[in-house]
Amino acid sequence: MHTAISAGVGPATLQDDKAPFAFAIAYIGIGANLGDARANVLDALERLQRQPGCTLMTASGLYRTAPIDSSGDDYINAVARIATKLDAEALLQALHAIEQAHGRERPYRNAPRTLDLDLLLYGDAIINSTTLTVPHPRMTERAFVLVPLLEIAPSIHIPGHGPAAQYAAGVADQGIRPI
Ligand code: A4P
Ligand code: MG
Repeated sequence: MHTAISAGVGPATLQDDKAPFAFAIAYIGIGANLGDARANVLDALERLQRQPGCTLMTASGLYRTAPIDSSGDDYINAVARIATKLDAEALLQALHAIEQAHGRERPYRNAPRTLDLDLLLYGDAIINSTTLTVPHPRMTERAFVLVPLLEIAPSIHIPGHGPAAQYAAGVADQGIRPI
């Protein structure tokens, strides 16, 4: 039986080993600027693929980006599109577990990090809970999110904000290049 798990995102089906199931399409922002940042981002993509309840559908290329509201080395950033059976809160917990597997520490907000996974979009859901804000509140202001997102989803709409592409010009001065 199909169960829609988020407003506007289902039902749709993928085949697993037993039966079709409902899923949501979610976009994950990936960033790192400590240690081997490139390896950390690539490993995050592999872990998303292995994550129970998630299927990695598309990954953007990797980008080298200048720190925004942050310090330290340049970041490596990417965006992934996944299909997931997890609800948004469970997906956030899974993202935190992947961050922890990379020894993520949180000494202060926007501190340099081995790995940061942000839930950018979860179908067309708008979520404002104590632990989760979706769409990610700063995604329209950041080239390190918008450029890889538009690479894999050029016509995507951000719920409550409209087409993502309309925000690209506003971040054109932020340093970002594909690697
Ligand atoms: N949280 C709420 N909503 C979300 C969401 N949609 N996705 C909560 C992920 N987490 C969400 O996040 C703090 C808390 O936000 C979490 O406990 C979660 O419950 P965090 O990852 O611990 O802290 P943070 O990353 O330092 O803060 P934040 O607000 O996520 O920062 P941003 O906006 O992610 O910015 N510059 C470049 N070039 N590249 C980067 O990747 N990243 C940042 C971090 C700053 N500058 C950067 C980059
Ligand atoms: Mg974060």
